[in-house]
Amino acid sequence: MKDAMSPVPIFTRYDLTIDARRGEAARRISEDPLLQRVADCLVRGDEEGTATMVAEALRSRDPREVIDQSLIPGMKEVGRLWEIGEYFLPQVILSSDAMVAGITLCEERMGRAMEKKAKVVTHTAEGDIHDIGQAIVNALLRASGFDVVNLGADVPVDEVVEACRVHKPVMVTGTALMTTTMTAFPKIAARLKQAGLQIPFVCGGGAVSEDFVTGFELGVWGKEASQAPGMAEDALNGLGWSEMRAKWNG
Ligand code: B12
Repeated sequence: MKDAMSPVPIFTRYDLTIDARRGEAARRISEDPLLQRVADCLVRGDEEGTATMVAEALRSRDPREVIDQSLIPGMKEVGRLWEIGEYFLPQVILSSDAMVAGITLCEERMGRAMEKKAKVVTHTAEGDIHDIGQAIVNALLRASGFDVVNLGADVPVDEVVEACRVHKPVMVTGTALMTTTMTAFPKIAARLKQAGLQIPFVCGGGAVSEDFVTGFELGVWGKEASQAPGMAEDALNGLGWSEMRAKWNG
């Protein structure tokens, strides 16, 4: 017979199990111990630790290296843990905040060119708050001397078109992580065309496939954020959306 004083397992604290696992290191992400420690902090959702480790890494490493070899793969690991049901929204939010803290430090280090080459309008699709990919695109574009008009996340279609009309960018970008939100992209492209703005519209983000983006005019698919500066250079050098699509997409 059970002891009357023993705890009755009516409720299970799943968060405690997860928190215990969060103490573990992230899966092997980098051979470089310092970059691995950055990723470990990010995966644990330790914002302060991520910032400290990124600052430490930036003493001897290039900011792009820190982004490409620890922050992005660290966030991919968070995505994996979410997908297998180990992480829930609170853990993912903590890691996202840690990611933004790390990116901000890298961006500061990359510096911003004094002379701005041209404007690029960036946004995350209407209804979508997943803006980490866009934050990386912004940081890399700024570091390459582009004037980024950052419209932020969950941006209505009309607002994107209006910003392109006002700012006359050489390129506009869109990020979407959800199949339900990427449908804003063909609408934006159609509205830009209607307004006589034949600007290359580079679309990326987890949910967005090459087939989808090359299915509407102006659309160029962006696989990796690191492609954004090269694409903006092409647009600045006068390449049209169809030439850019031929160059960057398969
Ligand atoms: C982090 C995250 C969140 C965070 C977002 C924080 C933030 N500020 O972004 C929080 C916790 C808030 C969140 C909320 C939700 N999320 Co969420 N989330 C994720 C997660 C785990 C990682 C996404 C991420 O940041 N990846 C890292 C970045 C760097 O990747 P990326 O944006 O794709 O960018 C890369 C490339 O695509 C490219 N790129 C991106 N944009 C551009 C642009 C250009 C120009 C170029 C060249 C390249 C490029 O460059 C980057 C790499 O270099 C994914 C799971 C996963 N495995 O992806 C789910 C995921 C995206 N979420 C999902 C869902 C469903 C939700 C919620 C609806 C959950 C809920 N029930 O409330 C809400 C959505 C609320 C909303 N309206 O948007 C689903 C989407 C399913 C779908 N396909 O439609 C996913 C796929 C999880 C899943 N498998 O179910 N989420």
